Amino acid sequence: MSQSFTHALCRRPGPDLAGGITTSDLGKPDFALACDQFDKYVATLRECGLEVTVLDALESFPDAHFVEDTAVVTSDVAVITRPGAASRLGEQDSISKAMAAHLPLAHIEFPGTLDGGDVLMIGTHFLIGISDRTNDDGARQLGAILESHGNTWQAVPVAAGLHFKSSVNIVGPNTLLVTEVFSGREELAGYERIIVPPDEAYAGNTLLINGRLIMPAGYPQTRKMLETLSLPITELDTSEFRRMDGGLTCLSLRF
Ligand code: CIR
Repeated sequence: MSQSFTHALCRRPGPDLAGGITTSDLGKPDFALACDQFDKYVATLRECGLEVTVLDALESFPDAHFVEDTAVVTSDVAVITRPGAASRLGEQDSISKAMAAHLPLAHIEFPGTLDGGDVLMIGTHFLIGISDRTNDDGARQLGAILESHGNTWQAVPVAAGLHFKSSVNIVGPNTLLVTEVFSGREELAGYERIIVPPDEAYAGNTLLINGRLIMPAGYPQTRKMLETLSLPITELDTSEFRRMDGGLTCLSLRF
């Protein structure tokens, strides 16, 4: 199964988390509640059998707990990204140090930009979203690194949402959970697709880890559809991260 992991790397949110980038009009996040939601997230990853390393909050980087954007990790290599938002450039340095303990490193270099939230790993095939954060050069650099380790890749335009994985995620060996905007994309035609109802689009950001689905709490229609996969499901409240355009995949690197 493609989503089998032993480790995760996370970072605690800092008291300045409301200073991060957001397009949502959901109001400012509550720090104490965000910490509580983060702790439950880490506990759930541990219940999935992962050894979880939790880094301290990173001063001056209010989005740094969204670690997913700072690396793309495969079984062979950790590709340290060059985040596409100016205020996040620099977050990757401490992730690079932490990942060096686990895997050989490669790096996305200028003028490439790439956020890990745009990269979906499906076994040895990678879909790389071209978005406001990930440019063609960044995608090509990542693609070349992945190919050198025997993987394949394909670029996909991100026509809606912040990142590709805001809208498309793997929920079974050949099954994707997709929002309506992406449901007809030819790059996804070879997969079974479960289409998230438009009023539950945020639930498209669901995580499959070691045979368990972790989905955001409060999306009953999506839950019903996911139940057809006969996998255990855990719902987690991510309300405070949603206020900052983040969700379940963003809060960890899994490998
Ligand atoms: C940002 O705009 O960069 C953060 N506020 C949210 C990042 C979410 N990351 C992700 O979806 N992978």
